[in-house]
Formats: sequence, C-alpha cells, structure tokens
Amino acid sequence: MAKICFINAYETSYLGTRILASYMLAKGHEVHGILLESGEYISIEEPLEGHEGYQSYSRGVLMVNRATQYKIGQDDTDLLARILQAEAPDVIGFSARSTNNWLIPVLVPVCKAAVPSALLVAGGFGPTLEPELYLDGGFHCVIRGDGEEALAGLMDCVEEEKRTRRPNEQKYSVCNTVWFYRGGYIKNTMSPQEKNLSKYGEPLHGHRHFSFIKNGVMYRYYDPEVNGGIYFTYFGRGCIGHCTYCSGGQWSSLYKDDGAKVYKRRNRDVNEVVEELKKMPEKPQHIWFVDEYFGLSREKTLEFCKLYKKHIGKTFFCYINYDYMLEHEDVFYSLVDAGLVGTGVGFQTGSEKFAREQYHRQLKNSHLLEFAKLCFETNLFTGIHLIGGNCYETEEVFQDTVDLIRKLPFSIEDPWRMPLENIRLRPHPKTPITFLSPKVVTRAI
Ligand code: B12
Ligand code: SF4
Repeated sequence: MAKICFINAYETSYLGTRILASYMLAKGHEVHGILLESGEYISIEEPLEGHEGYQSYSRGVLMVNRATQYKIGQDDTDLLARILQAEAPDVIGFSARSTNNWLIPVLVPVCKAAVPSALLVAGGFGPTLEPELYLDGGFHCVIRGDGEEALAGLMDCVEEEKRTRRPNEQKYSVCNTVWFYRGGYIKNTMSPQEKNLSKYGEPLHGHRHFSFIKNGVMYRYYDPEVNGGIYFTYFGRGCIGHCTYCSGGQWSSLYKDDGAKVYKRRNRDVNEVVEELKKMPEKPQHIWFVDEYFGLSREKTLEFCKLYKKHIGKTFFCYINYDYMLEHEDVFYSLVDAGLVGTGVGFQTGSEKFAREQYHRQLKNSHLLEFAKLCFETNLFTGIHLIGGNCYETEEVFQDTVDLIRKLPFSIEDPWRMPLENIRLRPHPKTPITFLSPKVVTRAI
C-alpha cells in the first residue's frame, strides 16, 4: 500500500480527483484530498486585464474567479505544510487546469519542504498540455490525459519501492507519464482510453477523506460538498464539438497522435448514476451534472428520467443537445418532469459566420433561439452564453449579436430567468484559436 495526497486549488467540485481517489482506494492505496481555497466567482468593480480563470458579466455584475482576488498566501501554505506533514504521503498529486499554472512556484517548495521524500506528480488539463512547464518547475512526473490507469501504475511502483527500499526504474516507463530524467525528458506513449467508466467507481465524498483550507483557516477532515447546496457528478466524459477556444479537443489529439484508442464520448451506466445519487449526502438539494452536454440516447434518457424521478427527485442542472431536444421534445419534457431546472445555451455570438470561422461552431442561431424559447416557456433557468472581447469582431458582428439578444424571450416579472452571461475570451495555451487568430490572445494563462 502507498499513500497519495491530492491537492486541488480554486476548484468547484474536484470531480477528477474525487474519481481518482475512489480508484486508488479500490486498488488498496491510501488517499487524502487537500482542497485549497474555493472556485466561486466574486464581483469586481472594474474590468481586469490580469485575471485568473474566466471574467464574466452577468445580471449586471462583473465577476472573476476567486483566484484573481484571493491569492494563496503564507497562512495557507503553512497550513498546507502542516497537513502534508501529518499525512506523510508517498506521492503528492497536484490537479491543475492551465489557469492554475501560476501555482507551480507557490506549491512546489512547500511540498518539497514538508515531505522531502514524496514523489511530486501533476495531472489535469494544465500539466497535460504543458508537461515541461511542470517538470521544469520542480514536479518529478506529469501524467497526461485520463489519470486513472497511469496513477495506479505509478502507485504500484512506489509501493514496490517502499517494500524493497530500492528505486524502481519501471516507473519511468508507465504509459501517459512524462519525466525529466538523466538530463532529458521521457515522454511515454498514451495508453488507450478505458471505455467502461464503471471501472473507476463513483466520485469519493466524505469528511474523513478531505481537508479544506480557505482564507487562512484549516478545516481538517472536512468535505465542503457534503455540507454544500450542490452535489456534482457526471453521466460521462467527452464531447463531439471542436470549439477553437476549448482545450477538450487537445485531449483527444494526444491519444490520436500516439495511435491510441480515444472515445468521442463515454457514458456511464444509468443505473449506476442513480445508485450513486441514492447514497449522496443529505444536505445538497440540487445536483449538477458537469458533462459538456447530456449525451445519453433517447432510451437511456427516458430510463434515467423514470429512475431519477422515482428514487432521487431533487432538482438538477445539465447542458443538453439543442437540436436533439427540438427533434425529440418528449425527451426534453421528461427531463423537466424528472427535475431539470437549469441549463445553458451557447450562442457565443449573434453571427453564425463569425461563430463558424472563429470558433468552429456550426450551430444555427434559429435553432438555438427556438430551443431558448422552449426553455423559457418551461420556466427553466437558462444562461445565454456569449463570448466578449474578441478583437476580430467587427461592428457588423456586434450588431448581429445585439439583434439576437433582442429576439430572446424576456419577462419583466422574472428578469433573471434567462440571463446573458458574457464571458471574456481568454484562450488557454495552444488551443486552436491561438493559432487561428493569434492577436486574440491578450495574455497567456
Ligand atoms: C464540467 C467542467 C467544469 C465544471 C466543474 C469542473 C470540475 N470537474 O471540477 C465547472 C463549471 C465548475 C468548471 C469550472 C472551471 N473550468 Co471547466 N470544464 C468542465 C468540463 C466541461 C468537464 C470537466 C470534467 O469534469 N471532466 C471529467 C473529469 C473526470 O476529468 P478531469 O477533471 O479532467 O480529471 C481527469 C484528468 O484530467 C486527470 N487528472 C485531473 N487531476 C489530476 C491530478 C493528478 C495528480 C493526476 C495524476 C491526474 C489528474 O485524471 C482525471 C480522471 O481521468 C471541461 C471540458 C472537458 N472536455 O473536459 C472544462 C474545462 C476542464 N474547464 C476549463 C476551465 C478553464 C475552467 C475554469 C478555470 C473556468 C473559470 N471558472 O475560470 C474553472 C475551473 C476551476 C478551477 N479553478 O480550476 C477548461 C480547462 C482548460 C485548460 N487548458 O486548463 C476546460 C477544458 C474547458 C475549456 N474551455 O477548455 N468546469
Ligand atoms: S466548449 Fe464545450 S462544446 Fe465546445 S468543444 Fe469544448 S466541451 Fe465541447
């Protein structure tokens, strides 16, 4: 048995590490999750050029990810060090999106000083897309892509090292791992993606598995989701879109480049999702399915709705496939009947041409509008997503967007039923739009 401590920072749901944690426990390893700060949006007065994560304007309020205003400080890192020393893990696993890259020099010295013998591993979108950044910053290893199999392989090597008290060179060849070793980078090939997500189990919850640090205060053995209002989970992974500002497409390219099998979309078994929800903590009264979109077939969706209504009955949020729902309105109404109360519609711009050329989105605004009206009439809370701040946008494109907004339904009695959410374009490293329209990048994040 080996022990891993995961570190997440400024996150909302920590879904990736919750799943990894479940899988490591099932493999017989020990796990503890350290949650540094939280990922909520906070309001600001003036637009900020330098912001971590998204900056958005919605319901009359300008907002940024908390990481912009509340930087992790000495108080927080002292507490982090205390937890790490107490847990004494063999491996420390940092989970990061590119928006967390700035934390590399903050966290590495703390981890190394607290547990000098621990192997420092990084995973998630940030390290996957720029492994060298993390290795040069002091991490021993980066795991690219889906983390489950690679981390399990690595933990087994570490366990072997503990048992034999000898270095185990096999760790340097575990699939998906990247190392800086003997003066050069070792980039191991990607292993095929696992199709059956059941293998990885449910996201781990429970106070005993987590510690939370916020505002310089430590909540030892505390899982914020257990006492929060929302429970986060997922139906599956992957997306069929190719939006140029999204890092999702780069994920599948990694596998394709190595000739490894990758799935556009993998769904979990519907019964399994319902069984997980039956066991969810009592306090959260709302469920958020974090999938990019609801990708279940008609039969599976109807089956889910029936089971969900019977056994769970709480309200839920998810993104759904607009065209599909317009063609199969009965499926849409079943979801609403089961508890769907919120969703979003990604217009991004009022100009279909601009959406096609800049963002590689092929959707028809007339369909999106029809779907938005359907949501409105059904009383769903529906965020209308728009992208702001693209310097290639012309006056004509702007006018098209204004015209589109005028066509959206609106109720004076219930003005926030369909709020506009204008999110500033701030492409992540190496996303297609950074090559397509290089000027669009105002600051690398
Ligand atoms: C749902 C979602 C959200 C949800 C919930 C996220 C969550 N899971 O906690 C919400 C809306 C809250 C959200 C918030 C944000 N998101 Co988001 N989100 C997604 C989405 C659609 C799915 C993510 C998901 O849950 N996947 C399923 C889980 C299981 O996968 P995973 O978390 O990636 O974890 C796996 C691997 O990454 C890896 N792994 C992860 N951590 C670790 C750690 C170690 C040690 C190891 C070994 C492996 C490992 O193993 C895991 C299991 O296989 C993706 C798009 C996509 N296609 O993935 C964008 C995406 C991940 N989000 C993105 C961003 C930028 C954000 C925000 C920063 C935006 C903001 N608010 O400013 C915040 C992040 C908060 C933060 N500070 O980090 C970007 C990341 C881009 C990048 N280059 O980093 C993505 C790719 C979308 C995009 N526009 O490109 N997001
Ligand atoms: S932005 Fe959303 S729809 Fe577009 S490719 Fe990324 S995950 Fe898919």
